Amino acid sequence: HQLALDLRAAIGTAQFELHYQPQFEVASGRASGFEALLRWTHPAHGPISPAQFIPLAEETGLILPLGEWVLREACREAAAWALPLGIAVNLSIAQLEQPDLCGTVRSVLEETGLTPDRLELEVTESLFLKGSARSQEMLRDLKALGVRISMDDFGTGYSSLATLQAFPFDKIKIDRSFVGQIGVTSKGGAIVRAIISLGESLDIPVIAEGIETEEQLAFLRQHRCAEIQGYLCGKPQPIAAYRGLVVHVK
Ligand code: G
Ligand code: G
Ligand code: MN
Ligand code: NA
Repeated sequence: HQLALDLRAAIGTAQFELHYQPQFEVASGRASGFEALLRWTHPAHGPISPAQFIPLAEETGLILPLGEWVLREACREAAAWALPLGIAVNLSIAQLEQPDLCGTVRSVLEETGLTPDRLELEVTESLFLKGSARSQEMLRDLKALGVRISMDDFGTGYSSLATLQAFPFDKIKIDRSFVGQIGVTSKGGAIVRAIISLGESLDIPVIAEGIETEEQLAFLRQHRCAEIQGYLCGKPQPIAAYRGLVVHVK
């Protein structure tokens, strides 16, 4: 597969960059953090969607060096912000299956000077579908370092509720497919409401992803969703686009 070869050749080059998407507290309107999203510009084909190259990176094992680069780059960037905003980094299952992940995270935090409480690691439910006890153990070890763990794409997997009981997540991210249903039909917001109320019951803050309209925002505010992220409030962009929100100290 040529693209896999190109991906391998791209590791360690400037073909990768991180884009940052802001997250906001609904109640105060303040920025609470950013999610780091990996971008690849292929020298011949231009931008390749992560939906295409992340699975390829996972199949080839390249996600390990790539994921470590993302982690280091995101922490280095966030450590230079004047405000102690959170930084969320997506983790693939293969990374969680690495016995030395905790050591990697610890040394990246030391190297960059980012305090652990500012780092949030996003994982998906598929992790728990595989029933990997080792991955769950890994998440506990990561939490013990003081970093936070979020459940990404919540509601799209098969064992959402069991998963929430199995592990003390620090945040639930409502998948954007549910947010997109708000106002579309009379029951369109029902799942979003149910997830917010689930979060309340379990005492886990909920963030809604993929907010694109004022109507969705009004609905989420009315139902007291804690945080939001989406094109309405800010697209994933190079951090320079958000300099006013972060104010670099370095
Ligand atoms: O930004 P969006 O199109 O950019 O991302 C598409 C998918 O790629 C999402 O599921 C997102 O979680 C995933 N993704 C983006 N960046 C990373 C990354 O650094 N690591 C991993 N594992 N997944 C990522
Ligand atoms: O799987 P994960 O939640 O990490 O992926 C985040 C993905 O969602 C990225 O591809 C990002 O570019 C995309 N995204 C972020 N905000 C919006 C939005 O408002 N609408 C849509 N359609 N996609 C969004
Ligand atoms: Mn994510
Ligand atoms: Na998501």
